[in-house]
Amino acid sequence: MSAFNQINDAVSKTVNAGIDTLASSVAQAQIQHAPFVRGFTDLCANGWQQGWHERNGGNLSYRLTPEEADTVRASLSDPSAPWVVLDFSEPTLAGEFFLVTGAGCYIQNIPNDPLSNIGIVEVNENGSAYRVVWGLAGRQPTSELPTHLMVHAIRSSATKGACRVIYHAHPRNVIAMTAVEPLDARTFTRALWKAMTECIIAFPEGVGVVPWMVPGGRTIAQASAEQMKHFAAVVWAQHGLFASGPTFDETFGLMQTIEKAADIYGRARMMNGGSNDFLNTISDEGLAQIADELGLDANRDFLDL
Ligand code: 2HA
Ligand code: ZN
Repeated sequence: MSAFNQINDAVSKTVNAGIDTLASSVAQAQIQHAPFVRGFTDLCANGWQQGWHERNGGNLSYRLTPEEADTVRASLSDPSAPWVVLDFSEPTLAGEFFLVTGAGCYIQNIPNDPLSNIGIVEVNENGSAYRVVWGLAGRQPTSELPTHLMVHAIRSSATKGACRVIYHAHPRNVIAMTAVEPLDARTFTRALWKAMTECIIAFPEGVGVVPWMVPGGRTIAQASAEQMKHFAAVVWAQHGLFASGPTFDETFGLMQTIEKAADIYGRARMMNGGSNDFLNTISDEGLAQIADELGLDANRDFLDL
């Protein structure tokens, strides 16, 4: 190769590398304008507005569709971020991409500064490790990542792949209810179903309950995943609520419906001198009638018929 050609070759390699880096930075920057990121940050804004996220309370994750994951994959300039080993493996999550909140981040800051507070992780081919492929600005993913991933695996198979969103928040009335009610799914579900007509429509399978446990670890993740084999939402005693669903709207709506029913239940008890022996409520027959007329697959084990 002549000296001229060598120089020409070196220059074009440098220019091409520069163009590749620039193209990938642009593609990386564009991810934050993708509709799924907007849906994620909108939910955060709404949850903050509801008062469910004091300090760094709560977290959110979204399982990308294959098309969304392709867009992210195409923008990766350096796909060599280190793999972080999980202390469990979920083979059904192999190769999936999740948009997640960052550890310690405040939900209220996410809508204005998504790049510093949320990020996308990729799960390896065994479902036993993850790596950050976008965002997070050096943060770790949420401390509740083990619960999010285990629950994604369970809900995804329980819903034949429809479930994409797992949302954890600290809504006050649900938490207050865990101070006074027996901590079982049947008791909680019945109290909520009977507090407000919409409830059996929003969560016909009922809600699960997990007793108080240390957050962030594998034990609470496994207990939650076990409950979420049957329920789209699970109450964490003295802590909060996990809700799941196919879309951001449905997941937020489920959280809001459960919290509103807990609020009504608590107010009714207070008006009733603390007792839950109410003058008026929805009968078990009434609940069954809603299920029949709307064709809901309601959990009949939770009805006394
Ligand atoms: O992300 O809510 O459960 C902070 C928490 C932990
Ligand atoms: Zn929490």
